[in-house]
Amino acid sequence: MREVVATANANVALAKYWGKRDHALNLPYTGSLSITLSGLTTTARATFISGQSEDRIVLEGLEADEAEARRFRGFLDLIRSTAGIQARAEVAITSNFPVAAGLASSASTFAALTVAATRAAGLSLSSEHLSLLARRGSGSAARSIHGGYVEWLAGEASDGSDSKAVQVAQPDYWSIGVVIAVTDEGRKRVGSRAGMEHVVKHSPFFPQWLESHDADLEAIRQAIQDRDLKRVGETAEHNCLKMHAISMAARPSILYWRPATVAVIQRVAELRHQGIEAYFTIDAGPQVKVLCLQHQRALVAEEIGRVAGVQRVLLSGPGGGARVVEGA
Ligand code: 2P0
Repeated sequence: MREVVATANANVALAKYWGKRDHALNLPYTGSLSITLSGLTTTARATFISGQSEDRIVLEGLEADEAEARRFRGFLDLIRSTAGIQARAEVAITSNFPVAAGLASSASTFAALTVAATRAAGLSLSSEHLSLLARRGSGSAARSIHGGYVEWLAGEASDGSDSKAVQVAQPDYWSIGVVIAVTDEGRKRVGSRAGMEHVVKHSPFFPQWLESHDADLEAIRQAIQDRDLKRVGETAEHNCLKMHAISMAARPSILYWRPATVAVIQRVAELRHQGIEAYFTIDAGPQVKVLCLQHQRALVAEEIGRVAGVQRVLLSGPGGGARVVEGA
């Protein structure tokens, strides 16, 4: 059978996904809204080979360990049942940015794999269907199917049939700048999956997160429509700090930050005092993503790159959705 190669970009959530109402189906308690990030790209190659006894999964050039392989096999089973095939797959995944360090590599990985593997299995699915499938691999992957500004609708159905991402605006609707400060390239100690599950169960403030989240989502959706960076940025910072606050307040506590994470937060506040519009957000790791005006991106990157403990900065902005690049 033919090999298909697909790419997908990572995304950064402005209103975050933090807590599942259903673990098996990756159904979130709340909606979330993200920017798909140009230049932070994962490439997935997939081929189904009849007669092969097991799926073979290679991640960044290394055979997947047992736990990783199990997750990928479960996901490939879903694609096989959708396509009505039995053949096992050869899958290879590579990313051009630090993986498993809070830069949403599971989002770009499962979005790219969904597109590559469905096409390799002979399917040609709508982006809506691709988003529903990608969600099963990793929740945030539902968003990376689309480019630009993307909202994942929490949905209400218990089977997850309405929990999918939709595009809110094209990448070029509003070309803001995103500067990513990498403060630690190592693997994080608590993955998102385990982290959010722990917080749902053990943070006294999870109910407040749920109560206040929809207002943030609504404000960000409206501010994107208005191309209002101040409102997007202030709301994204607030939503991010709540996510981290409820995680820090869990027992035992989860703290994703490093000293340099805090230093970048403080530098962003100083930049604003100097009249440079910049706002931070942080996912389940120590890196900081800074939102700014496109024409000030290089300046912001230079300022952030000078903060002690910042190892490097990546320049990004709204990017495209997942797509087949070879073998279509
Ligand atoms: C987000 N994160 O909205 C939030 C903010 C991390 C912090 O989505 O278990 O890897 O695969 O559904 O998608 C990361 O969580 O978790 C994430 P699973 P996922 O971007």
